[in-house]
Order: sequence, then C-alpha cells, then structure tokens
Amino acid sequence: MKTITSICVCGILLASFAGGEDPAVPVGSLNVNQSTVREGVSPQLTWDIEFPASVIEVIEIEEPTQEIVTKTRLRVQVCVIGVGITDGSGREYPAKSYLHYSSSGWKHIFTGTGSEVNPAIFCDDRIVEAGEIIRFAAKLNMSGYNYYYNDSQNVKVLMNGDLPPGNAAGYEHQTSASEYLRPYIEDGKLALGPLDIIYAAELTHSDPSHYGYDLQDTIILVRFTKVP
Ligand SMILES: [Ca+2]
Repeated sequence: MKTITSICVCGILLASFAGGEDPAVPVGSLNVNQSTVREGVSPQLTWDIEFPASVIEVIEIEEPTQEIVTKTRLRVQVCVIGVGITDGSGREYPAKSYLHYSSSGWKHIFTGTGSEVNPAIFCDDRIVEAGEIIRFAAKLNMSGYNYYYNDSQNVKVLMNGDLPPGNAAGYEHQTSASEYLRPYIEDGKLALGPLDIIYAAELTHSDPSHYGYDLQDTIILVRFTKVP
C-alpha cells in the first residue's frame, strides 16, 4: 500500500460532531490506497462509517411504567416543544411539568401557556450516570386538575419514527397535529434526533375516545448525548 489519503465523507456535518459524542448523522472516512490513480488501474477503497445510534441503545423504556432507565453516562437536555391547551374561543391555559431523576428528585421543567414556550431554550441540562431512572409529571396548572405521571395512559413516550401523538390510525397526521408539532413530523412520522424522545401528555381529558383527548397538551423533548 502506498500513500493513504483520508477523505471526510461529509466534512461540514463532521464539524458538528463534537469529539466523544455520538454523531447525529453518518460520519466517517474513505481511504484510497494511492495518491494518484493511473488510467486503467483501479484503486482500492476502504471506508469506516459510523451511523447514528438509536435511543434504545442508550436508554431503556420500561413497560408498562414508561420509566426511562439510562444504560450509560449521558447528558440530558430538556426543552418544551409546545403547550396546546386552548378553549373554544382560543384562550390559552397554562400547564406545569416536571421530570424526576432518581439521583436528585423532582426538577421543575416549565410552567406556562403555549405562547410562552420557547423550544430553543433548554429547561434542564445535566449529566446522569448509568442506571438513572427518569420519570415525568404534568398537569393543567389550574385548581381541580391532577398530575398525570409517566405510567398513566395520558402520557406517551415516543421516539424518532413513531406515529405522532393523538392520531388514530387512518387520520392524516400532519393536519391533526398541533401547529407547534408539525416541524417535528415528516411523512406522517415523528422526525426527532436519533437520541431524542418526547413525552406527549393529555392534561384535560381522561377518556381516550373524547375529541379533546389529543395528547398534545404538553410536549417535552428530551435529548440524550453519550458523554465519556
Ligand atoms: Ca387535551
């Protein structure tokens, strides 16, 4: 073998891949065994591509409790995608949400209405070790309404490629999703990062057959990143 020339498969995307963290897109190198190739000579190519991991490689989602158990040391970043509680006249109502970490207890994530949500802000950002158990709770922030927890049928934990929340089979997913959720849906499926999950919570109705039961009253995104 003569000169090894290493070519980045996708230099721009590789730049966004911080060392030690899993890539969000396929990255790798393509190696050619010659620096110049003469006509009629086929160079030997080798490649080493690292594909994005799936979230179930780094966490386990326990059933039926929907508790999340981390399998490795992870950075956990939490943002609110949306709060979708309005009445017939368009008035907004606030929701309140928490995550519980087995190592540190309940942490407040967000209290507010849909128009107060800023999905660009991480409401929580921490490192957890393997074996951490993460739970969820949210409520309509008015008296007379109770918390719903991760083990309730009013809360769903969803990942990349799942059907969006609140859509019975046969419905057109994009049109039945809340406005704020549409950027996260492609071809009728959730388009999240490979190591993201969302909590989708229904806070106003407990009867799944009611039209108000849409599992879009509070949607929280949790992004996991492997850390050394
Ligand atoms: Ca609702």
